[in-house]
Amino acid sequence: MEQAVLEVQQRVAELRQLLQRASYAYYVLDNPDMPDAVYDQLYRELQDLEAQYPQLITPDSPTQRVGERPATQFTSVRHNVPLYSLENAFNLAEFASWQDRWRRVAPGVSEFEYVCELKIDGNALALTYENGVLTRGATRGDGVMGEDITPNVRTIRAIPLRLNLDHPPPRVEIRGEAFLPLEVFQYINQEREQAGDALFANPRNAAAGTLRQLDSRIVARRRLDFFAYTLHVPNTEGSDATPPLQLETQWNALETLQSMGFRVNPMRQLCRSLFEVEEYYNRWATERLELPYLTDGVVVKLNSLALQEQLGFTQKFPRWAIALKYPAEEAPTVVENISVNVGRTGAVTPTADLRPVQLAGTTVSRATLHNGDRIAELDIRIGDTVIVRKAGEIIPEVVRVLPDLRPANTTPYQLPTHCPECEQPLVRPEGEAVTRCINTSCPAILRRSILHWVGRDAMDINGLGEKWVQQFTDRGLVHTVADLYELTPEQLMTVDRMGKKSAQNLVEAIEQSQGQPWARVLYGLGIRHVGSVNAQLLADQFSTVETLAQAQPDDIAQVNGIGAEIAQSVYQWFQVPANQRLIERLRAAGVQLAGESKANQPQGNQPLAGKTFVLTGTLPTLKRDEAKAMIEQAGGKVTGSVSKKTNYVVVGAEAGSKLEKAEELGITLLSEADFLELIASS
Ligand code: 1X8
Repeated sequence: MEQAVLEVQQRVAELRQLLQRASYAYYVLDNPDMPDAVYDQLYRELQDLEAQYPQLITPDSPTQRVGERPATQFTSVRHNVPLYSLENAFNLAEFASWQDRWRRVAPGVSEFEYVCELKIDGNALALTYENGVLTRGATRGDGVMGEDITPNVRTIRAIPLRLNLDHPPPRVEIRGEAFLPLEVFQYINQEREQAGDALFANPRNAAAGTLRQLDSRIVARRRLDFFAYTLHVPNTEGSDATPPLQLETQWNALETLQSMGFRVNPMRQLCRSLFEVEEYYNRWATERLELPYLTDGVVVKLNSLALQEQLGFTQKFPRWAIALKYPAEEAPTVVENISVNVGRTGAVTPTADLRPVQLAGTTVSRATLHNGDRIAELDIRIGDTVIVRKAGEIIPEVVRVLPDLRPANTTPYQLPTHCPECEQPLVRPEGEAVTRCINTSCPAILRRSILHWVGRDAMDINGLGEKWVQQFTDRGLVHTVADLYELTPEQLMTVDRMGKKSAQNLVEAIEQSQGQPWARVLYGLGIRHVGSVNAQLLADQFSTVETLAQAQPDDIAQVNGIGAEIAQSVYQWFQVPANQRLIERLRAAGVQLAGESKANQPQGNQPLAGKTFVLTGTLPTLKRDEAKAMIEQAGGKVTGSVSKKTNYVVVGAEAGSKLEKAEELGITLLSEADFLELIASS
C-alpha cells in the first residue's frame, strides 16, 4: 500500500512538471510545445489521481488554478471579475451528465432554455468601458491577473472605442474572443516564411503573439478580429442603469452587445432541450469547416441570468455553462523516414515522411517535426506509429507516438551533427531551439537564396526552377545572385538538357529582371524578417540603398510598421562585408537599387515626415494649436478631414463624425497620451 502511494506520488510530481512546462511554453513563450490533446490527457490523469488521493493535492498543482502566470513585458492588471475557463464535454453523454448536475443544484427549475454559441478558437479579452469609453483592454492571463494591452486592443476594428449608448453606465466590462481570420493567418505565415521567420503553428498562437506585440503599429497591420459574448454591468449603489442594460437573459445580452457596437457571432441559437443542443452541435460539426475562422466546439449557457446567478461557480468553472468540444482531426500513420531540410537562413528543419493518410479531406504524407527538442520530447523514431493532426489550414504535425506499436530494434532519433549538404558542423546557439548551418557557402543555403531571388514576389524570373538552380550551383556557374547577371547562353548550354533556345530565353529573362523595382530587390536579398511587405515599407522611406545601408537601427525603426528587431536585422545585414560586395556587384549588373521616395522629407530630425494627422474633439491638456505645432515641428502635416491618406487621428472628448470615419477606414487612433508618446519617441 505504502509502495503504491509512493509510486502515485512520483507520477503526480511528474505530471505537474510536464503540465507546468507545457503551460509556460504556451502562455508565457507563446510557443506551444505540447499538442492540446496530449495536455488534456495528462491533465485528466492528474485530476483523476488527485481525486483518488486528495492528500497529494498541493496549492501549486496545475489543477488548482485557472491558468498560468502572465509574461512580464506588459503591466499586469487584476480583473475585476475573474475570467473563468469552461468545463469541457467531449460528447453528448458528458453533456447530459453536466445537465443532471446543474439540475440537482437548482432542483426547483422545471423550464429552462440554453443559448448555444460557437466556441471561437482565439484569445479571451476583458474590455473595460468607463462612461462609455474604452479605457482598458486586458488579456485573460491566469484568469485573475492579465496583461494590460490597451494600445493593441485599440487597433481591433470589431471593438468600438466608444459604446453606442446614449446614457452609458459608469462602468461596464465586456468579454469576448480575439482571433485571426484564417485568411489573415495564412497571409502572416506566408510573410514570415518569406522573411525566414519561424511559422506560427495555428491562428490562436498567431493571435496571441500579435496581441502581445509591444509595437501596436505592427498589431494594426495584422487585422485581428473579435466576437463579444459577455456583458457585465456592476451593481453599483444607486445604479441608474438605463433600460437597455437591465438584462435578463444571455440572449438579450448578446443583442445588447451588438447594438452597443460589438461584433457578435451570428451563429447563435436558443435551444430548449438536450436534443436541440445535439442538433446544433451536429450541424456545426461540418458547417464550421466552411467558416473563415477556427472554432473548436459549442458553448452552451443557461439563458436566464437569474438562474446563472443562482448556480454560481465551482472552484474553476461556472456551473451554468459548458464547452461541448469537437474532436481534433487526428489519424494514426507510420513514420517511414525523417529527413532534414536546410532553409535559406541555414535553419535545419526535420520533417517526417509518412505513410500517406487521409486527414481533414486531404492526403497527408509529410509532417513537420519542428526541431530536435520536439523529436526528443515525443521520442519519435523512424518506424514508429504516430498520431498526426491537422488543425485548421496548417501544416500537419505529429502529436504523439503509440509506444505499443513500436517495432523492435529502434533507436532514439538524433538530428545530424553535420549539414547534410555541405558536411560542415551544425550549430545551435544557446537558448535557441533552431539548429543551423552557418557555412555561408553551403550549397543548400545558396540554392534557397537564389530561388528566393528569382521568386514571384522578388525578381520574378520565369523559367528558373529548382532543377536548373541546382545544376548552376553544382557546376559552380553561380556563387551569388549577382553571378546570374553574368551568365551567357554558351555557359548555360553546358548544362544537361538545356537547349539553345531555352538558354537564350533564360538569359533574356534574367536581364529583364534588372527593371524590377527597388522594393522587390530589397525583398529578394533575403534579409531576415524582411518579407515583401516590410521591404515595401522600407523602400518607401529609404529611396536608395545607400540611405538604408547608412541608417542606424533607430532610424530604420522609425518606419511605420518596422519594429526594433527588424531594424536590427536590416542594420546588421548591411554591416557584413560580403553583403556590401554583393550590393556593388548588383549595381554593376544594372539592378535597381533606388526608387521613388514616398517620404517628402529627410529622415532624422523630421521623424513625422510624410505623416498626415487629423485632430478631433477636445484633448485633455493640449490646445489644438499646440498639438498642430508639435506635429509640424516633427515634419508632419495636419489636415481638416479624414481620408485614406490620413495616418493618425488624435481623438479627444466629444469626437464626432471624424472619429467614425477614421474607424471605418481603420486609421490608427491616438489619445493625447498616445500622441505625446509618439512625439516623444520620434
Ligand atoms: C470562451 C469562449 C466563449 C464563447 C466563444 N468562444 C470562446 N472561446 C462564447 O461564449 N460564445 S465563452 C468562454 C469562456 O467563458 N471561457
